[in-house]
Amino acid sequence: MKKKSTETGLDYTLPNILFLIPLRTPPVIQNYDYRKWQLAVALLLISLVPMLSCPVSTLGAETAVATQPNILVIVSEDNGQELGCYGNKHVKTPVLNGLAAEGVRFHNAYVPQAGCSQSRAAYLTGLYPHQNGQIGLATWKFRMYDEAQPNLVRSLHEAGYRTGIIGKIHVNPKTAFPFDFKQITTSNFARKNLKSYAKEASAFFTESSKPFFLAVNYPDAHRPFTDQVAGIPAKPLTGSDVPPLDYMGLDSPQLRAETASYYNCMNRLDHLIGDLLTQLRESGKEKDTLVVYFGDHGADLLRGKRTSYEGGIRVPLIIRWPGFTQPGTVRSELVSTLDLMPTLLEAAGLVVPDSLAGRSLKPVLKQEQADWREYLYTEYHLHSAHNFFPQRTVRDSRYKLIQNLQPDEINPGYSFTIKRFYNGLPEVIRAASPRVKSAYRLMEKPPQFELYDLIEDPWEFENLAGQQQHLETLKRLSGKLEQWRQQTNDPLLDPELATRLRSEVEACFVNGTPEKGALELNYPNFFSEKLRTPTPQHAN
Ligand SMILES: [Ca+2]
Repeated sequence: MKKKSTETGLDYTLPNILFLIPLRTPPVIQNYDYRKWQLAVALLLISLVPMLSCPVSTLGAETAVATQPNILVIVSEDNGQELGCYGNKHVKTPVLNGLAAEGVRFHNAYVPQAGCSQSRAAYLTGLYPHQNGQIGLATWKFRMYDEAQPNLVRSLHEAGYRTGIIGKIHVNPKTAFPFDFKQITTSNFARKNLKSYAKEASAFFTESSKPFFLAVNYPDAHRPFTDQVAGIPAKPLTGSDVPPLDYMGLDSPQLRAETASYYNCMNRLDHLIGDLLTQLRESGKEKDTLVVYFGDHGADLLRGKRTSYEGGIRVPLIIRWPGFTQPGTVRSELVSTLDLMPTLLEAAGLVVPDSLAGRSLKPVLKQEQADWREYLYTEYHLHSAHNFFPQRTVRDSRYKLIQNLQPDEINPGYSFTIKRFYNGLPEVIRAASPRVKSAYRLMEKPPQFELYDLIEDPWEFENLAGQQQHLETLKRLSGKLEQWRQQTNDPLLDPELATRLRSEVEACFVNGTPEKGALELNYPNFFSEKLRTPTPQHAN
């Protein structure tokens, strides 16, 4: 009696179909055995399933909204919008496609910085990295300014939620986040015991007698790319199956192979999220659980991770909130993972602190004509001590401006990334078209401003900043950027603070190589002094 859609990942089992049928006996058949009637309708519905062009969800608008819903946040590593539901024809992600079909998919979703710790701290605190202090990797000692500042986990915990995390936290200090339940606390890039993520979650779902918040952080698709683990995917793609990612702008057998391996990681991620969502359903708590899925930043593939390009900061974001979201909704508003904390606090019926940088997504999720933001901001500082090159960005519905705070200097992140590939890559870049070649040159030694038309040039190959006809756009966006930096107390507006931070990072270099042991960071102290000056926070 089981029929599963391979397109949507939805499960049309008899118990789920029965849920769709009205509980009250229709008056006209009161003399009949109601159970028989219910079964007959169920069989009819099942027979109709293959004819339906839209997915049938058990979580449609007829489901009541839970007053304090459970919250499940699923975070993947190092992947952009390379999913089937975002239009990628090569990657296989049936589960996430199904989740999008049951909820809301955000076309223009961003993280505030394209790094693991920076992105996670931002969604957990609702603040930009320059506001919370997690501007670099936790594994390189970078940390939040103040453990006591509000965060999502503590707010939910104090409101009576049971809080859990499966996978790494990757934010300093970990003690800022009161988790009642922690399992698989490492990054697990070796991909060991992948089935245990869903098993641990199952135990958590079952044990939770009050509303829960669970974050599940998967290791895919972080490097090292691994084509197959424990037989997943069953048939890995190879370089002969796929073209390179569009934003690379390059083609070689090695880049095709890297892209295929990345897609294999995405397929495995999708498979594991499928196991997790099955456990949620089998726990009986699916209808009371708001599910969020996002990628922590773009792929580690040339013009992605550790950059402010679209390949780095633009991510998949899907939200399924039973009884609240309409199945199959796609939204194009400019949204940020900074919006998650206010959204989730509001969903839990809690007060949203005024200090947060983002806004609740509720009106967008509800498809109301909201007065939504016109400008969205992101930033970059560094990843490890290897690649300090601060940037600030703003985009509107069409144009994007990147401001490089150390203009006309060599960006150390360029060679750091290029060296992660194969020896012959610089030769491939030299042989590329003038347009692509100039984009790589500009990435290596950026000017003060880079301006891109995201409609005409979605992967940012042509810098319009020097062109007369775009002067007004540049002025408008740079003005917005300045205003936002002032409003959010950007410490790097102060040249002395910027120099002090740079000096701290560069002081750990020994014979040209950064040494983690030699890194001493005092920026949380001198940056937070700057932040003590109260200013309005709602910059967007
Ligand atoms: Ca990551």
